[in-house]
Amino acid sequence: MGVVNVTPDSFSDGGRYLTAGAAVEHGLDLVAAGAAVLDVGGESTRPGATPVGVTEEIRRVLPVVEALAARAGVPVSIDTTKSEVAAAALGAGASIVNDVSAGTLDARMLDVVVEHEAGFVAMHMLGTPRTMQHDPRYDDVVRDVGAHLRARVAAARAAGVPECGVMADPGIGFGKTLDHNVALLRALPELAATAGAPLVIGTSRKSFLGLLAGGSEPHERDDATLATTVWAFEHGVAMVRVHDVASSVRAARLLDVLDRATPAGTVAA
Ligand code: HH2
Repeated sequence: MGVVNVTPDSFSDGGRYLTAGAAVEHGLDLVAAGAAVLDVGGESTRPGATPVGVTEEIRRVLPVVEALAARAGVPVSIDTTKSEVAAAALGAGASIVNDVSAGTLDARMLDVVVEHEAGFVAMHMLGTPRTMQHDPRYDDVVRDVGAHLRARVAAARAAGVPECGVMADPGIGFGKTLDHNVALLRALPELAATAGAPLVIGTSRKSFLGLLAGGSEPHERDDATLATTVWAFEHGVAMVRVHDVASSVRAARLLDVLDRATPAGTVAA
């Protein structure tokens, strides 16, 4: 899943693709690099980010979603917590809603997803982006996040999203300390089993990677991001949400070859 941020303030690429034209070109480049899904967002969710109103969020994302849905040749997802933004984007050709609140911030969200027969990514977040990094605490982070994902996946299915239309995401960095993020990454198979849905994860360029592996600036964290991609695919994750699509796609291709090779090293076509 390639990230297309149409925002002035996203933590790693804010302001780079703020015009619709630049965002669309970027999305097409990500598809050329191998992205299977494009995730378009018009509001930063970085810790402490200023909320964006519905009208402004729709103004940012709509032309980008419309153009990419027509031209990209891969499904387009809309990264939003607002049902009105989701409805506008789905009406313009998006087919997945990626909601970092898993439908908890807007009571209409799941109905909109069902009305448009869209897919749904349910992510775990503790609190809201404004407050989530203020001393987040859990009894047991793996158990608590797993239980929340299971409940939100069940809510999506109960609302009418088909079984194959839901994915779950532990929400790396969303109300999590460094230790919480590491614990979740170590428990990916368990989280997938508890959630009862395929997992997506988004580690791309996040600050915990800088703390663990070096890289004070977001763009210096692509190598560490790639390591988490390999870790994720080796631990049962179905999709990674990344800014640098090309490196993750190359790694996924190599893992696939190694998985399919015979003991003698022959790779079936
Ligand atoms: N992370 C971000 C945004 N959306 N969605 C899912 N499902 N999982 C994630 O981990 C996730 C997400 C934050 O990254 P980014 O979009 O690059 O930054 P910003 O929120 O500042 O725009």
